[in-house]
Amino acid sequence: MATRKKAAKAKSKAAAKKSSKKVVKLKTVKKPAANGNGLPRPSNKPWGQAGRALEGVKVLDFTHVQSGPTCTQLLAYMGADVIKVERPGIGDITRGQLRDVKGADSLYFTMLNGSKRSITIDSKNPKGREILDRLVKYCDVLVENFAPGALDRMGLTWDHIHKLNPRMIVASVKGFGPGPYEDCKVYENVAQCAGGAASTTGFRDGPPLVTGAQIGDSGTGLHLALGIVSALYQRVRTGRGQRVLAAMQDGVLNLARVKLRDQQRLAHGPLTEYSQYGEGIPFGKATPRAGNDSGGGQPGWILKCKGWESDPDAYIYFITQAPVWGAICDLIGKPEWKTDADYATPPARLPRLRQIFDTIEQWTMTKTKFEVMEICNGHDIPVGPILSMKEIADEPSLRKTGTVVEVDHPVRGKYLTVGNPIKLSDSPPDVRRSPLLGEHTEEILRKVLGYSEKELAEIKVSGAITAPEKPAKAEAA
Ligand code: CAO
Repeated sequence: MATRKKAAKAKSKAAAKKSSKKVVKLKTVKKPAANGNGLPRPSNKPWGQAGRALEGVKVLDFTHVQSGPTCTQLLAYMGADVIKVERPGIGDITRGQLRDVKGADSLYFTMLNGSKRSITIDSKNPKGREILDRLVKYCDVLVENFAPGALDRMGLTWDHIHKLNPRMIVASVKGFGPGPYEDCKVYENVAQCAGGAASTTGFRDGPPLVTGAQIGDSGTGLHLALGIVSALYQRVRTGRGQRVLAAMQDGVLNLARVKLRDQQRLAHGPLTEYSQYGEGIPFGKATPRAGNDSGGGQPGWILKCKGWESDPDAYIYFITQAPVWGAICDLIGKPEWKTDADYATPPARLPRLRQIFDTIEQWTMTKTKFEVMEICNGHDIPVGPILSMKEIADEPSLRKTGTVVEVDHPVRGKYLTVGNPIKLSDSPPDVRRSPLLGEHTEEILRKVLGYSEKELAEIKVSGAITAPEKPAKAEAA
């Protein structure tokens, strides 16, 4: 009996000791965060050494061509592990498009797929599907920009994905949102036209124009990236993933919103800042093309500079911002315009903008665009030199900031790419060369998905990761 009592006492003493230990542990856990809102204490690590912004985020990248790859490349620059799935033997179609170096991946591909890993998987092969399911379970985000319905046809429906991984965010670029055109395949210029950009770009007396900036593809990729990051942030609270859709028509319209603004203003009278107004040409029912008129409230135009006769880029964008009107008048040798009732106020200038810009041009033509830039900025006058791609490629300050980056590729050698245009002070960008087709297939199967050597051997003969063998040529008789 006494022994049993002794044992019980010892047990309760041990339990008390254990529970007191527990209290100490709980206290540590409950210690309030420094800012009191549930966030971890601020890192003590030096700036730029606390990991990258999206470190730990795993992206299953099913994108191709431009819109989707723009998005996943940005996520990769921000530190996400982007695993690009490509069709065995073929890969992203852009690898072979607009080739400049024989046998090497094109710049079209390399400049949109930096910092990613490439795995080849035939998504229509049963073993390939099995590998994809494992990747779905492993990753946080699936990004795709196939034609409408293609992902479902692969068996990767939302229900299937969500069942395998309820935390998965499934992000898509499509040409159009739900509606009459939702099944259409769409490329860049289709989106520029359908999103309202083309009808409002160009000169009034010419046809609609598309712009060189890829606002349909790269612009939509940017929108999608924001959607993904927002969904990741919401997932922290809800624990579940969601679908993210960025339609190219919507993305273009978002970038052309000032033109929808003008459409509504038309109901209340002419658009007085458009040169068309000054020229006395009546407005129609829709926002017209406005040449190089400024899209904002400060009139502007592109003007010739010294050398324009032989250099197609010897031009400058000149803005007649109201607060610096006096300085402009002095610079161009028209000090009398400061007090002349026809020129002194912005409303007085509107009907004679063409003549005003012609006069300013007489001055800009005596200087190079860089001289105009220097002189005008000295007076706070906003101007923009028309920079050629050559000038941009050679610009040292863009190299310094990492906006233009030179990377080395094992097949094509050195090439320039556009680095991360968004700078984070605590997350240095990770800009590396694009992967070769299937370069990381075995690495991902082994190290990420944990396939054994035996399983890997089986996968290799299944046709899931390699292109089907070409039939051997019949031997000559
Ligand atoms: N294994 C096996 N099959 C694969 C595969 C893989 N790893 N990757 C892709 N495929 C298959 C798809 O399953 C699809 O097959 P089905 O038609 O039988 O379902 C097929 O490849 C082609 O996909 P797609 O229709 O998306 O490609 P496309 O070249 O015909 O069209 C595009 C290209 C861009 C017009 C279309 O994808 C699209 O409209 N995407 C949405 C909008 C978009 O992003 N446009 C911007 C493109 S950049 O200018």
